Amino acid sequence: MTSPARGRSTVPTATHWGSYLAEIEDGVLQRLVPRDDDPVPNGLSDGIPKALTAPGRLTRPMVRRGWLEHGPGPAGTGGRSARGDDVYVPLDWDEVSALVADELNRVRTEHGNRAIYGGSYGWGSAGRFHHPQSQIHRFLNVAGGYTSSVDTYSSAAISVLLRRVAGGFQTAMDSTPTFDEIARHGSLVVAFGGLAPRNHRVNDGGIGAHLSPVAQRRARDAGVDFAVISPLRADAAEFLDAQWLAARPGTDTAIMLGLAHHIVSTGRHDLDFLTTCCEGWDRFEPYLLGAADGVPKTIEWACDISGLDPDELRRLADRICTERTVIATSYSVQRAEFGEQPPWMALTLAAISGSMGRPGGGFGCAMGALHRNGMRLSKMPVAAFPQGVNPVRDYIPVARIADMLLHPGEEFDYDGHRLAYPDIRLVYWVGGNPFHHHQDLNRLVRAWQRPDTVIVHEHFANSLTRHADIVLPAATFAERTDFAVGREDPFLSAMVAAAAPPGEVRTDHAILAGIAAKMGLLDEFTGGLSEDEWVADLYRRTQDRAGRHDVELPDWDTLVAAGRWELPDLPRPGSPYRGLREGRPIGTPSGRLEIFSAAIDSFGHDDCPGHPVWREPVEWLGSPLTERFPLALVSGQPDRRLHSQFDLAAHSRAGKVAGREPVLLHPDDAASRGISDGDVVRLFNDRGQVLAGAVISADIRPGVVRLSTGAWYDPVEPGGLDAHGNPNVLTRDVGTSTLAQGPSAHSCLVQLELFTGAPPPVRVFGPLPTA
Ligand SMILES: Nc1nc2c(c(=O)[nH]1)N[C@H]1C(S)=C(S)[C@@H](COP(=O)(O)OP(=O)(O)OC[C@H]3O[C@@H](n4cnc5c(=O)[nH]c(N)nc54)[C@H](O)[C@@H]3O)O[C@H]1N2
Ligand SMILES: Nc1nc2c(c(=O)[nH]1)N[C@H]1C(S)=C(S)[C@@H](COP(=O)(O)OP(=O)(O)OC[C@H]3O[C@@H](n4cnc5c(=O)[nH]c(N)nc54)[C@H](O)[C@@H]3O)O[C@H]1N2
Ligand SMILES: [Mo]
Repeated sequence: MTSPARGRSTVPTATHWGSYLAEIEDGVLQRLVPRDDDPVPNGLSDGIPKALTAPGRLTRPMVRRGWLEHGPGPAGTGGRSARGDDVYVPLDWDEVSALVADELNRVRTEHGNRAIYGGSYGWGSAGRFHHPQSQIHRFLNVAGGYTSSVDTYSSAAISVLLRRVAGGFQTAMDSTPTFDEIARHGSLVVAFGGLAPRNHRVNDGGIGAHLSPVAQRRARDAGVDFAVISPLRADAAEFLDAQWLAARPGTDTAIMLGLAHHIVSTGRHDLDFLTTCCEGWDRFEPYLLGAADGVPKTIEWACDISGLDPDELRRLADRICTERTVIATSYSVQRAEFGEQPPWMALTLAAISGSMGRPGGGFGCAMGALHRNGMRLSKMPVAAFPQGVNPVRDYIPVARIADMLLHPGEEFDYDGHRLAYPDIRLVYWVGGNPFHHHQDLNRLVRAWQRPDTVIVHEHFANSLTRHADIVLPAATFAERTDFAVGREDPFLSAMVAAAAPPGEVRTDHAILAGIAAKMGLLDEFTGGLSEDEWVADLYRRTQDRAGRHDVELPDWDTLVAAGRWELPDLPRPGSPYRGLREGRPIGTPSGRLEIFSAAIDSFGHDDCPGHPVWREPVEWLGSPLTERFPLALVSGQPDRRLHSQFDLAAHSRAGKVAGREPVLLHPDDAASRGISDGDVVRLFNDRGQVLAGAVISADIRPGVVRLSTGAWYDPVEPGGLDAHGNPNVLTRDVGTSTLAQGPSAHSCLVQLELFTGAPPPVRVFGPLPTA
């Protein structure tokens, strides 16, 4: 498990977007080559080797000058410089480890461990041992605990909702038909939010081979038709030859209600399933038909809202109730205001359709979102770095971070609980980037000034680093030895350090061990094992677990030589929703799918009542605000990277337009604004403004613009124009509803204009400014 020495060699490594062979010459990593048996490899790793030693790489521990001079305390007031507007001073590891240890001890003693926010949300890197969140959580747990976060930016609304009404997220995943089942038994896939091919490049934890496009093609070749509801044509692979229904964003629930109304009002709904396998059809039907509120949710009503064609929707509804159909929702449709409603209504429409609980049909949970969704889910148990137990009970729904920092002590609701925000004095982040993932970044920048201290481990001088007090340079996946297994992905990948960490860079584990030593917690944190011993131990335990299922995994050296190992399929319990038809209950209060949930109803939330409803978002193409901000902004996942990771590397940079993140807009919207391809444009609303490079295309619905997430946020001055094009400067920071409190990034209106001045340079790829 050591780094290779001189000469040419290759070692295996792995990321969330693929398994690779790393080509090394004289100890220098040259290339990351996708495995030649990957049917659909991608370029996401191109340029990473060079990026590892780019000027923007962190190579020394750094401390913000204002923090060093004044000590811990809120920033940007009382003569203290602001976070995001300061220079940094290099320190050596011994000094900085002592500084961090002292500050953690101070906060623990003066304010208690609940004053430490260690949620540290984000994707970090693949690897069972080096997984950054596991590292920081174990460290903070041995130090007495921390305020944590629950749910994810990916799937908060659907996860909370499914727990209440459908037996939980995993139950829905296990009930989702695979593309191969759909090929055998299915006829139609109706995908809300699409099945974006770019999104299937990724799987959390790792991905052995990109098999989803192949499986999708098999389904298409078997005659399955795809209908994709999305503002963007690229949300379906071309080979699917999908029917494209370019609806207004945020109107999915209304569309599904319209489809349901057409089926029910013509008496073609699956009344047997609705009354024996579902709870509360009698409460929902009067709402659908209009008896409850005087508004029948007809196809015409749905088309007024969504901008779709009534005849097209009627034909789709006719097929949904007569053919074996999957009603799928990607994650995007729930990352929006009232985001609980589209998945709830999709379940309901699937229950109405007659296909629910039948092979090749039903609800397609998050089908367009990640590689595993719609694929055979591996049930092989894999050992993980043990995080220990967090003695602190306080938590927040992950996307409520700015609220927490701005409103300590304030009460709020989450999933039927009444909680209060703790008073956070110290934020510790390892392997995630809130200045990528959070909404309304200008608000986050204000909130971020509140704590006494912000500590960050990062690879690069990115937007998170530039808002930290103490910056600790961390090794990348390519500089560590480990093994990776994606969640439910049927492959195990070896990771052997392919490059030496530059400068004084350390692994997250080594950084935390150094701090733990200063706090007298070294043995508790490391368990007395070295990094190599931990990796060996976790691999051995994985072998043992597989052995209990009569699966023999290779020894470590064999795994390294093979690079990647396919895991056999373990016997799986059948689809829980199919079980409903045979009288087997699921994990809801009624044991059935809850179209009406007495629990949710009892919370009394108007923004998420007891059954699925259409609610008008504050920001959508039907709202009065369109007078000033007439364009809907969708800000989904980027084509050329995972989130913000390696934005400075060649592959991501090659996709920039005029040096900025590309924004896709329709020719009509461009013409009316005098914009040509490649122009620098300004997007703005009351929350902020960004520059981007125009890409004009008829493959987007008029009135909608798309700016992917992930351009490293680069404000010209604090709170000012972002020169680079990060959509979260523009998005709204409000919970999906009182129930799930998830992020609602996709409900966002903007205006766009030609930028006429001299555009400010993008500087964020350079080194951290030093004193
Ligand atoms: N507007 C809008 N916002 C969104 C979304 C959207 O659709 N629209 N999508 C949301 C979704 S689904 C998600 S999941 C989030 C993603 O948000 P994040 O997961 O926070 O985004 P990443 O860019 O993956 O952040 C990972 C960071 O960790 C660093 N890193 C990687 N590996 C390691 C490691 O081993 N150690 C250390 N110390 N650091 C490491 C990387 O350099 C990077 O800065 O964004 C959300 N935000
Ligand atoms: N290449 C790449 N792949 C990724 C990621 C990445 O960063 N890069 N991130 C991964 C992660 S963490 C996650 S959680 C998943 C996310 O998976 P998703 O959330 O499904 O992905 P998005 O790209 O946000 O959205 C998919 C599409 O939904 C459409 N859309 C937006 N709003 C609406 C709406 O209101 N209604 C409808 N019908 N459609 C809408 C947009 O056109 C968008 O392209 O992707 C994963 N895959
Ligand atoms: Mo995500």
